[in-house]
Amino acid sequence: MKILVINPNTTASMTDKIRETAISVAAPGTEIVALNPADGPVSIEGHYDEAYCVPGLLMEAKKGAASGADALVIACFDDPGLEACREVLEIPVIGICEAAMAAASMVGHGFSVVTTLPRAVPIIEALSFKYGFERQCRGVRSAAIPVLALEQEDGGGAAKVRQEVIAAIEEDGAEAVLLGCAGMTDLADALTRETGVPVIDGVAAAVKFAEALAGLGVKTCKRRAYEAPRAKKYSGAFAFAAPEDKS
Ligand code: 5HY
Repeated sequence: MKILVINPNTTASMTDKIRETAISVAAPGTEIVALNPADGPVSIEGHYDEAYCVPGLLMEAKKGAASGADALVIACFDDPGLEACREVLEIPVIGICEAAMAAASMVGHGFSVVTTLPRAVPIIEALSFKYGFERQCRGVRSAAIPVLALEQEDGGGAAKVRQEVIAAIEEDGAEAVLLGCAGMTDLADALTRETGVPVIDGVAAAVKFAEALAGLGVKTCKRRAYEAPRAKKYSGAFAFAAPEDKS
């Protein structure tokens, strides 16, 4: 099977880290195609960045599905464009936040999340309610670092993430800790070993959920919530994206 993993920001070094994790956890026989759009924000920090990452994400998602992908992973912890991708695709679409929360809910009584900037905290809190995990979520913490600090060797980002992971376990009573940014994907294994608590990376979790759904032959239901967009004209610069009549 082939799984398409899209980093919706345009930072290639983060895409490389995401690709490395996805390949390392993929089952034999699973092909991983990991990429990022050419156009869009270099990092997604808040709602405005999130809005402008979605057009590029959708273009790559449609291309990937047309090239035979069996599932799509959106590798950004805001799960941007998740529902839009589910509308335009039939293959399963998994967001790394939803996947990480689902995995954490199966291995501990409560989980915390450690993300980057404070502005990401309410976004992730809202996702816990959206996905129905608010009862298990003990808290969302910020390491107070910009997303791209995780791309700098001496950025100090990893040390700040580690500090908050330990605090989540000791102060929140978290029995699992989610890494709330795809750029943290390379930190999970060492933090799990050090703390003895599952530190869950959404990229890895989403790839395995994608394999499971694709392996089951489960596709997105195209009635009601994720029905294909109705054919209509789009004006101006977005004319290319106008939904066509599929009937
Ligand atoms: C992410 N931003 O996973 C999110 C997380 C965040 O560019 N990739 C990003 O920190 O908001």
